[in-house]
Amino acid sequence: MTVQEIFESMDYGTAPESAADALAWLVDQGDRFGHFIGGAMTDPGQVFESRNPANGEVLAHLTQGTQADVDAAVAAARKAQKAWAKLGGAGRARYIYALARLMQKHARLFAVLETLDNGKPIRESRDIDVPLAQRHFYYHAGQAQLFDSEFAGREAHGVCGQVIPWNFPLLMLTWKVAPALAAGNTVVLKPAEYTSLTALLFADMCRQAGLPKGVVNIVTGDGSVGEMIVTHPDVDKVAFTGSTAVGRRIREATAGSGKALTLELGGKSPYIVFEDADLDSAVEGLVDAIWFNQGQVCCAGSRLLVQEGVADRFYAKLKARMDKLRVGSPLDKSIDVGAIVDPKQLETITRLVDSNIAGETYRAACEMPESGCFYPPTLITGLSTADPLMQEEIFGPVLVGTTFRTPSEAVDLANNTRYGLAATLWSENINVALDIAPKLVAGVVWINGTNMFDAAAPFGGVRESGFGREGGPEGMMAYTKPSGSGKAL
Ligand code: TAP
Repeated sequence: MTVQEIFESMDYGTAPESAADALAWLVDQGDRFGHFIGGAMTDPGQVFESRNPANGEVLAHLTQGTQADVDAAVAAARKAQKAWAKLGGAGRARYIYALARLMQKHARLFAVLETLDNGKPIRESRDIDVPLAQRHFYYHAGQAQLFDSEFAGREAHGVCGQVIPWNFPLLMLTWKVAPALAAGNTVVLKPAEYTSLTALLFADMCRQAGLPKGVVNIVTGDGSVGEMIVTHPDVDKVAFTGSTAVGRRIREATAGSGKALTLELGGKSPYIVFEDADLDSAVEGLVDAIWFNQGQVCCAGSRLLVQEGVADRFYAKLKARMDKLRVGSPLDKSIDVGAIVDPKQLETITRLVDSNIAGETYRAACEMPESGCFYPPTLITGLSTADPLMQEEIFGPVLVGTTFRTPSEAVDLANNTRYGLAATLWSENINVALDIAPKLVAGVVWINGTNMFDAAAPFGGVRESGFGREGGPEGMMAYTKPSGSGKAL
């Protein structure tokens, strides 16, 4: 089934007109998409397939960007930037509010498209990804409105080159685009190769909102397009979210170029359960921490540390809960765990888990689909702290677990990683929680909860998880520089 056929067969519920509008746009494109440059879709060029990971069917054909495409996108962004900045914060806010409202109007379509393209459960795209994306635009429309007073003495960098991963395609786009626009920058964005459809739908929201041509440009394709964008001499600021390996390459490639840079990279976040924790809640939290989005989450609580006295009880509860998780068609609203994003990622997860010879592997006894990119919720215990599985990001529904005796041992184990993105701790004792939290080396620490995001709360890592923050006033600052410094304006 193609995207068009799926949309045609869907019941749009409460938003028939908006979905029909967007559907009309998709049908107009055929199933071949060009780039969004200078306010219009380009003709498709050399195309590659974008597939539904749940069943392997081709959803659409997308264009592999070239140097000429990137040059055209950067030129369009440069041409638009001065006037966009001159509009002033309140002027820009009008457009950003319009984008937020359009995303709200087309929420259902965004959610379905994201689920088809990425494989995440529809419940998550509908209730988490898309609402958070809208919220990000509303929040940054507010930031734009305040820009001239709150950010007096600062101005936009100019043209921003933005490269994003496949795990939260729309949400990562909004984290990049909304603050950049609010501060008066224009952007050239590359979505991940296999999850570009919601970015292209967003491009159409830009058109519908009447956003001035060239303020947002989207070029699709593989990593080489990302490289062309981040190294382009006329890009003033680079914002990247993705793996630590690619982040390192980007830092090397931009060193000495004068470009501003923020990197949001990988993680191996600890999830600490103290013996006085409410164990049932901690198990539910863990389901969210590691099986949300099939564990393909930068801040996934992928390293369980549980205090020895309650370890047996906790593991028993956890395994019982794992067995009840439902793995299956991402479009099914009752599903907890959807599809892995593509066969290559599935292969990586399988290879890593199969490399485990030192520990004990427990696979959830849940029913598995017969075909498609699926992997069962998995727990590996009994590994030494130096084991690669305890140290490397698996980026799949795989939890590794170990025990600790004392709070200080918990802190040592938690910080025994090259990453520092997030950490979670569970305790009913506020003194323990408040004592331990500041000792954890992580950009964000959650207490008795996990994966709590808000557009107003800055998010980002330390160590090899990157630098810079997205969200909140800190996120806005990253898209500005002192007025009058540099070439951009
Ligand atoms: P990557 O392989 O690093 O890819 C990220 C993006 O960079 C993709 O669009 C990719 O293109 C592009 N890219 C590849 N090589 C490049 C190069 N040399 N120069 C410029 N761009 C290049 O990551 P991924 O596998 O998509 O995403 C998973 C990783 O992202 C995990 O490590 C995860 O922890 C991290 N992540 C971090 C955060 C935060 S906020 N810290 C949030 C989400 C994800 P392709 O389309 O060809 O892949």
